[in-house]
Amino acid sequence: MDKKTIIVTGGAGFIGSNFVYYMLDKYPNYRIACLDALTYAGNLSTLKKAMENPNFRFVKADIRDKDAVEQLFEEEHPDIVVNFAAESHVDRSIRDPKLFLETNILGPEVLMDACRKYGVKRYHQVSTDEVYGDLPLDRPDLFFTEKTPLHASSPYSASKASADLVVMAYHRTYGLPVTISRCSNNYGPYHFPEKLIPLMIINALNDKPLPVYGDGLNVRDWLYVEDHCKAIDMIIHADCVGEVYNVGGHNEKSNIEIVKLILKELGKPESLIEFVEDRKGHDRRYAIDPTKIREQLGWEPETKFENGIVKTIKWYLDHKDWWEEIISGDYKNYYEKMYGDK
Ligand code: NAD
Ligand code: TDX
Repeated sequence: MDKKTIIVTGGAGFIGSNFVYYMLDKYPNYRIACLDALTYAGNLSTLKKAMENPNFRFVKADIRDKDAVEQLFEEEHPDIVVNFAAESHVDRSIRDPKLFLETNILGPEVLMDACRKYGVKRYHQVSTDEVYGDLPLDRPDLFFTEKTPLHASSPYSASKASADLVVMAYHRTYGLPVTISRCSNNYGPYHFPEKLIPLMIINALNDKPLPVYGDGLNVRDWLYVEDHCKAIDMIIHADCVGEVYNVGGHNEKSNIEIVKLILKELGKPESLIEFVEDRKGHDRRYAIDPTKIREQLGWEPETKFENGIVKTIKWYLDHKDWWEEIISGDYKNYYEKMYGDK
């Protein structure tokens, strides 16, 4: 494979960091420059191993900061930009919508303006299945396709849907070479412990209550994070400018099923489950139809949920240091330790 330089934004977060490791491993001659603002969700210690690789560089900056973004483009001359950077937690968006609109809509605008200025050959926007809204529980025959109208429910999903519209507008208006992926719920290593699966694993390990929203019957379509990374890798290397791809592995589970499975794996009692007030505007069911990416690009998920969830639980058992630092807040000092005197 020809040498390429990729700017990965949001690479200190959950999926972005998995993508950094996936790409460094698969393409030893690629250069990966990660730009991340290190918000509460960004953790530089996650990228500790990547820092040892001479083909990797980390820059602390905000995707909304035009000068910082342009400086990085000037220095790196990227071939491809993959934008993971976003505020990603639905519950936080219900409390503070403005931050979500600013980061998730204006951030991509700054990145795409830089792509235009520096003639970048591909801008890939990492979007989500939540842009389609939700599906009813009593219609298991219905799935999201790329033609499903955008119909977002939360400030988070509305901000992601807005970004998708702006991305497609930049393609149509300026001819910017863009692609978009809309993936279902990911799970795996480095998942921030505010999200369902890591939160439940950690609370169970600490014998703390497991807060299940509403009746626990909301359904999510779970995909192992590496399979998402593989899909993005295939899209950015394919001749498919202007295309949108749904990514998901037909793996629907209700929240209560997930929570019970985690308790069983950890040998903890179901009495830890606590039904709590429902999320406002809570989406009932997400379900992706991945036919397009399978037929056009040959993408197939590799990790079955039964194996992926066991692997993930084991990862949290083996990486207590990683999540204990998050819970104590210590991970915020990591940047200072690494770069404080530079
Ligand atoms: P995350 O919250 O774990 O990580 C987000 C990263 O972005 C963090 O490192 C954070 O520091 C960085 N960031 C936030 N605001 C920034 C800014 N203004 N400038 C620079 N960096 C900033 O999120 P995640 O779960 O890894 O999600 C990554 C992307 O994938 C998001 O765009 C999200 O919408 C999308 N997505 C997530 C899922 C999922 O299940 N987690 C599914 C589909 C799509
Ligand atoms: O404590 C909880 N209890 C609970 O019942 C939490 C944190 C969640 N839930 C429920 C809400 C959802 O139905 O579990 C389900 C999953 O919740 P989250 O982990 O917050 O994910 P979700 O809202 O589905 O959104 C995720 O998938 C799509 C990501 O956070 C998004 O960034 C992505 O776009």
